[in-house]
Amino acid sequence: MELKQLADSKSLPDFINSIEQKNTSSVVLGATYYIREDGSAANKAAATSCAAAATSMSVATHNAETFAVGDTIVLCESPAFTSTINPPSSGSASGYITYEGDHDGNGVRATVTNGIYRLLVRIDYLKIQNVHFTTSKKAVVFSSGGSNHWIRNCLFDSLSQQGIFGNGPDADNYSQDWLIEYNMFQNIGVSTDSASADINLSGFARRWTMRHNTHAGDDSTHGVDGVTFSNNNVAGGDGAGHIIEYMNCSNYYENCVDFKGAKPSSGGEGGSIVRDSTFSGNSGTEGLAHIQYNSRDVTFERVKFLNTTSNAIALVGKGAGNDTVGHVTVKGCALISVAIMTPPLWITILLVPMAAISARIRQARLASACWIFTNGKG
Ligand SMILES: [Ca+2]
Ligand SMILES: [Ca+2]
Repeated sequence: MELKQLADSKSLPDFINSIEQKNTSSVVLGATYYIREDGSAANKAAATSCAAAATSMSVATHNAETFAVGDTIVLCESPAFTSTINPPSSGSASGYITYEGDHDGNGVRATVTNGIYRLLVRIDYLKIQNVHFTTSKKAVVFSSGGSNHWIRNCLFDSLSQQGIFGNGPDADNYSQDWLIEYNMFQNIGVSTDSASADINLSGFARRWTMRHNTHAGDDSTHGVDGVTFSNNNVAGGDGAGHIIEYMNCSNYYENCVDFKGAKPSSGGEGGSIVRDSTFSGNSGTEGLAHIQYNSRDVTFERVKFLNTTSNAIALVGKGAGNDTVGHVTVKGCALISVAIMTPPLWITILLVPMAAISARIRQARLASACWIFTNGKG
């Protein structure tokens, strides 16, 4: 029953009681279990605290258990986890299964050096928070679809590949509706590996929201890209629906965001928005924002582009069949200390033969601080 109907049909005390019942019935409160790298508890029921190895379960024991909606699995602060944590169970729309790295709230987070992975099995509704990921190749990976993961307040530090990697295997199993917020990414990947972005949405991913994250590379040896969208096969017009907002990005070798698109005949990375963010400093040649292959329908709003020696935004056609980059809207953005290229001033079109540009990009317009490109294929 809608709240308005409830309010009309009941006295005030009954109405308040109804709301309380409505709230409590919608939240599933589960059990709390404890996991330690050196844990020796026989099963989850015996994993009752971080106080000793005997009262917490090992990673292997955890990986073989099942958990219920609303459960919390506490990652004990020490020793550091060197085993790979494989979450065995999904939450649901009624509640997450939570992986908590700082259960005592003292600011010291559990350290995970070999990642939280689930491959080849679809897992949904995990909440991963307050964990320090380091040393791993990849930190958080869900590769077989998976929806509604919520990753917050984690530190991703000194990884050799991706911080967060998600993809779906096919159009029936999108990796979708993730929320990634208030995390710090620093020194992720290597500059020679374009796949080693801080966050890599790589195949059938849609509707991810990334907000209030800080991304810092070191300009040369680490930090190739901040967020990379690649091969997500979103059909033209569908819209991938990704949102990036309040992203603080600095010192990447290449791009803060890279919409890599898909190869011909597949969809691009359309229908996404980047807003209220700051992109600063890169030493490569691609630009702070990179939009290529079939990517389209990307909007930049109120983004500051600072201190790049290449391009603020580069639109990159790749030749026949790969040239449908378009519908890129830029409004209210600020450009500061950017090397000015030949026209257009700060959106640069690369690798497309000049003679072909007019056929591929029919309209380029500057209206106050707003550029609009409309793709000729409409
Ligand atoms: Ca703690
Ligand atoms: Ca790139």
